[in-house]
Amino acid sequence: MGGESPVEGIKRSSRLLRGTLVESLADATTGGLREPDRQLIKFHGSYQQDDRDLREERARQKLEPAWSFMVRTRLPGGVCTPRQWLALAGLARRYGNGSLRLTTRQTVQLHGIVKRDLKATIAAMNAELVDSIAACGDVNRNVMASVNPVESLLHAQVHELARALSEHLRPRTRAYHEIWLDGARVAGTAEAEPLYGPTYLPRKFKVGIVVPPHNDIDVFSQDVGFIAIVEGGRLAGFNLVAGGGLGMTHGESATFPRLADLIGFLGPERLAEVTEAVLTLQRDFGDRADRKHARLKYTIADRGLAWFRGELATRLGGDLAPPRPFILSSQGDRFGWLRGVDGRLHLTLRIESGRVSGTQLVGLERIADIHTGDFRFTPNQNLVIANVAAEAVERINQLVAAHGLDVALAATPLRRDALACVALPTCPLAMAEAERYLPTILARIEERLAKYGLEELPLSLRLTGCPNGCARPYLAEIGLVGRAPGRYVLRLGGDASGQRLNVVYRDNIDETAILEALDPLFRRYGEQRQQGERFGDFLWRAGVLAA
Ligand code: SRM
Ligand code: SF4
Repeated sequence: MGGESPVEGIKRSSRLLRGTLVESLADATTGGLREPDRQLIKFHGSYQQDDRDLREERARQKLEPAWSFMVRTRLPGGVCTPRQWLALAGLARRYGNGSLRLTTRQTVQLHGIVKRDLKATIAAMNAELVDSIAACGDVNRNVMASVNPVESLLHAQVHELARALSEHLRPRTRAYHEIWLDGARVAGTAEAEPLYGPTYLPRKFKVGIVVPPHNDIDVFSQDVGFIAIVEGGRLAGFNLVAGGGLGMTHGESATFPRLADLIGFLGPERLAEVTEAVLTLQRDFGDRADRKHARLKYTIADRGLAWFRGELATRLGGDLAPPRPFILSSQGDRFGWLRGVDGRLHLTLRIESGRVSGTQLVGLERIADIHTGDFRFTPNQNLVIANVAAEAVERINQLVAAHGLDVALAATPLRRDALACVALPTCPLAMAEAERYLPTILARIEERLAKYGLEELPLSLRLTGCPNGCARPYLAEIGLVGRAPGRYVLRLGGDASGQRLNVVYRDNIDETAILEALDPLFRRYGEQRQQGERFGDFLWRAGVLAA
């Protein structure tokens, strides 16, 4: 496709992300924003959405859609203080829909904020040092880092690197401060985006750091992933992987999920330099005409890995060293209490679909009242109460039990590890239910597993309302990807460590057909599996799936 996508023009003429956001926000005749500002507000960490449950009824009544805004925070490595958590919970009650949503990139989203409250919400977040700049938009997104409470010393080091990287790649425009924080325009100084330039990146850009053996961040799904290499108990450096990405469009074979390629090894001091080199490479060569083809994965797939390596070497002034050996053996979280190597205690709680509301929200606020460590959000939408003082353990256990925060810990492995994206009613792109449907489909699948005595075996299932893949369904043993209301693509065969994509097993089927497809496979798995063999691996060995 030639030319340039319309979003490029919006970015270019936005005066570094200002557009007419101030005017759009002040316009009391509508709950929405002007069209270009809907694009620009993403870079500030917010999306305009409407309540899709009300869409038809409002249209019948000739009313505009029930516009509201989602705000996504920027929390590198998914860490916040109890005080910040209290502030976010308070804002969710005061301005949002009363829930906080932990995301698959370790951030927190607030939903349902109406336009007139948006500025107060973002300002109040910032007052607690939680911002939302670059949480969305064509820039580097929230930098992920393994939540690894056991390797606590390494976790602290990697988290600090993720934070520094997020700062390094943050847009430099003052627009965010001006619009949301009443920051004054700095007169006379020529403002610039040294890294991004006036049109930023062709598309979103995602970076994550994993600490083996737990591939909780699904490192091969990142545009740029770093695999920590630990030698002699110390962080020796990182293997770089590049060109991962999951979004695709049904029926368009030019779009596809892709695993990142293993590129080379670098010392920890080169993290920012190497990330910047890949980012600017993508800035310069990424497709700015077709947004469905604009991620780094397509730049690499089209031009070839040899080209990518050559271009990267030119920017870095030489090749990276060969990658070092590593083992990634799992994707999920480890629940319950764990003691870190430094002796500190950490409690990982299961939060289904990352949605915290009602009694659970209250429980976590009461815990935040007394907790002196931090809160960590996992890439699996769960929550770690980290660095707990020994004397607080008993009280935290009481609060957890009293507020039902431990219920999901006793669930089947399937239920504990399952992910679902937000989907309806807020996501404008949802074709089918996800978060709201997860409990139902899990119960039905649990019944089938129990029939063959498999309910206590680990099994990963990820559900999304459309093929964009926000819950990384292409890396699960069972992936369900929304196609239409009540209909999904059933994908099978992920390896449970995030290193193999699953494949389409049945397309466009309803719940009955999903269960009918899975039932005989569970039976065979029950009869023929080898010791310790995962369902995803069994399907390939048994010849159910073929390359
Ligand atoms: Fe996502 C768009 C939710 C992680 C791939 N994603 C959206 C939007 C903003 C819909 C929109 O564009 O209007 C969704 C908002 C729903 C809502 O109502 O809140 C949305 N994505 C999410 C979250 C909240 C899912 C969740 O259940 O936790 C995750 C927020 C992450 C964060 O905190 O930054 C989320 N999205 C992901 C991931 C997983 C990841 O990054 O590890 C992916 C797949 C990896 C990738 O990017 O390839 C992902 N989201 C997409 C895409 C497809 C991008 C593509 O290259 O094709 C879209 C659509 C788009 O960008 O046009 C999208
Ligand atoms: Fe929305 Fe699709 Fe992402 Fe689910 S996968 S949150 S339906 S964009």
